[in-house]
Amino acid sequence: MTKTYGERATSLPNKTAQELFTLMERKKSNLAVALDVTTKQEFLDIADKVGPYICCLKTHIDILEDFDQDLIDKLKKLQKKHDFIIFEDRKFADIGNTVKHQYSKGIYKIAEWADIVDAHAIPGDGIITGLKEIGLPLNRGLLLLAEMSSKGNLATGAYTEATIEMAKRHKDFVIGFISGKKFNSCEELIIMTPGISLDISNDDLGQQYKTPRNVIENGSDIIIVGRGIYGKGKDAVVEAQRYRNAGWEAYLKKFE
Ligand code: BMP
Repeated sequence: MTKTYGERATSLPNKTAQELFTLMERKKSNLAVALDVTTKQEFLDIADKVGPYICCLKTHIDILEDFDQDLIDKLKKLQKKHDFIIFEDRKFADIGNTVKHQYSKGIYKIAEWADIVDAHAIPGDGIITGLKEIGLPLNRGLLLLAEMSSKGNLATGAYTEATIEMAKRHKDFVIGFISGKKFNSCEELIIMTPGISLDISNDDLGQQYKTPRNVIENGSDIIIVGRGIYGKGKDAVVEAQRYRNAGWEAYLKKFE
């Protein structure tokens, strides 16, 4: 029988994962916004607008041209105001010792403010062990990229299978996957899916889009939407509401 987000929250070992599922139920939202803009002003402006409708704000902090600590302070204030999880889409991909530093040091100090980060499985278990040393004491969570949305990507077949096995060995810290579908052998893990649009099927740089309905029917838990919400000529509030409703209706359909 399909479990609700709220029911699943109680059975998860990781605190961030519990919090995420609890707030999804509370806010009735399975929408994450991928906030890929390059100035602080735009970033804070859109985050404030979409905040009421999202469960998660996904960042690429290194694309901001005027990044500073004030941005992080303001982001944390918006997180308190609107109640969402912060996911820095850093896609770590190096040996354990290096990712540990990338996660906690440098100018971004990601571990201090990001509830969730993600990593490629390509380096092997050491990448998880390294990130875990920093993240677990802070109750953070990690997603592994089991699949990608872009055309011609190599995260398929045996690579995807090996990534799933790796996640299963670290269930205290790995809370789920970036992928387009649920995997049978680990149904409790969270599936977050990028490459979502209600209007178009691709961009001109290899991105491929599916609808919220498509992916939630395949077992996705959270839809990640970027340009579909704040792209040229869009009203971010209107679009955030539209995607939030589409995502939530697709979720409710599973119980009919
Ligand atoms: P958009 O909806 O504007 O295409 O943005 C998608 C977002 O999801 C981007 O931030 C991108 O980095 C991320 N993403 C993706 O598109 N495909 C993947 O396989 C993994 C991602 O993290």
